[in-house]
Amino acid sequence: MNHVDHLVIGAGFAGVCAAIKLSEDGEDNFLVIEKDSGVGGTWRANDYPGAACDVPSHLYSFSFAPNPDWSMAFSQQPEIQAYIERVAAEADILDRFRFGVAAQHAHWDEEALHWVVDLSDGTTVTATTLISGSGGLSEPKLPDIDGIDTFAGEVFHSARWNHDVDLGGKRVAVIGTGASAIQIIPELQKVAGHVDVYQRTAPWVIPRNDRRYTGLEKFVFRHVPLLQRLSRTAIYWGRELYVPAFTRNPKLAWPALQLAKANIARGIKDPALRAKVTPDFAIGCKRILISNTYYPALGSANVEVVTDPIAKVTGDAVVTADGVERPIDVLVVATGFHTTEQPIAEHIVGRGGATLADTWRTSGQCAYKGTTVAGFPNLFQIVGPNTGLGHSSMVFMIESQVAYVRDAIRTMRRRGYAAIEPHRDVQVAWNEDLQEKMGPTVWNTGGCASWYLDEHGRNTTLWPGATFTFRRLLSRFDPENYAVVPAHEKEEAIA
Ligand code: N01
Repeated sequence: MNHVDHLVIGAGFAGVCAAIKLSEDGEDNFLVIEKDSGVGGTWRANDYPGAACDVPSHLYSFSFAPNPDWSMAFSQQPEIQAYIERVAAEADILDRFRFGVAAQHAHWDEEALHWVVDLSDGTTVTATTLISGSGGLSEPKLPDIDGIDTFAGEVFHSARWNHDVDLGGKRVAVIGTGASAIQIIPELQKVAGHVDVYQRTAPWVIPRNDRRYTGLEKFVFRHVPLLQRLSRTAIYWGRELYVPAFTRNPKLAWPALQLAKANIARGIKDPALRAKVTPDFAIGCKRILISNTYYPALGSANVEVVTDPIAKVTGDAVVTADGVERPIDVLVVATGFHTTEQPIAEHIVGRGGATLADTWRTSGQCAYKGTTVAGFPNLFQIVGPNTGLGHSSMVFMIESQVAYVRDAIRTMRRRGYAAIEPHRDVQVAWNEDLQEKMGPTVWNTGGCASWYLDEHGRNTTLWPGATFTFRRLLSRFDPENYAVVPAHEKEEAIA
């Protein structure tokens, strides 16, 4: 059986970052497995028309790999995908990546003190540490709508776009009005014959202050890196200004609310349609979306916004609860992802034979510092529970977590630890404190249902504070909060 020191699952921003940093530390005996055919993760999967980032490019990139050539303030998907590919290639790590291979089952071997991971290509790998970068938004959530399987036309999820389908002149229905849908709909409106938008909950959408970087700016960024760093820092602090409004006092979001209302007024002339798309919950409760083209698209002659609930789908139409049948050729489901019950949790088995999913069944998903879990030695989750953001760059959170994992691995080497896992009471205290901070946030009190909350109404996805606080808390691995197994005990056990 093949053994590696570190097995990394996923080759998105998290997996690529982990691989680069392991390599920098001389931890060269690692393997990255990725179910898709190349690096990119969510940015490879989400290549639907209009896919773009809603966090500014200079912040939504690795701090150690600045890109002076970003063409726009907010990048389009192809440019982000090209960036990850370039950074991974230049780091000279891709020889340790295996594409088209998924982790099917991983269990902790309590005798050998390592992970045993069965892969989809039929092989098994053992690994001292298991670093999961499998992504918080990677498993499409399909709507459970009566009759949807009987639809005879093309149906696909936003993250599984079927580029072979020619949408020109077609009648298309889009279910959902989240971040993905509001990017897709303006593109569909341009080419489709007719678009029905099935809106269950209207989102708040503020203008997208996008612009093209000039040649001079790119030249300056390339030749005066300090200026690029300053620009990134300014963007970073601008985004952090949202934090008090999200976490302490939603009234502080008043300026964003005015921007959102003005965006509706500017984009839509019809008062009835304006009313239909105006949300009834506090801004920030769901992710604040950005677009200049969404509302004008909704007001176009070939688009209808439908708010009556969907009753069923037939062979060639969507039928709403009021009995109206709207015939379509193509159905796009932009219905989001499994976020609070990560499917990978079913396949990771820790000490004592419990899966992560079993462990989280009653408590909801939780980890220590969003990264490690009692009962699951040497498992590190990048973008784990409560590490998501509503306002800033996940790349910042990923780098913070990878720094923690690196320090953990260094500490294990230095002190001769074969296995580490957080003390259960430490993990419980971390999460009690976190949930207390979550209490007054707009995500919990703003009057909306969102993918941030689990079935019990607990917010197990977002970080309830400033991102610099998260970085500080993860700046050093804290062995005092961990149960450790010294390496000599492992050797004795095996002998
Ligand atoms: O998914 P969502 P998404 N019948 O869950 C509706 C990131 N992202 O793919 O609000 C009818 O937000 C659902 O309705 P409701 C970003 O973090 C980032 O759009 O639940 N409707 C909602 O309107 C984002 O938050 C970028 O009532 C149904 C929609 O489908 C996350 O990905 C770009 C339904 C789902 O919205 C997810 O966004 C894109 C049903 N049965 C995405 N089920 C960036 O730019 C669900 N809906 C970085």
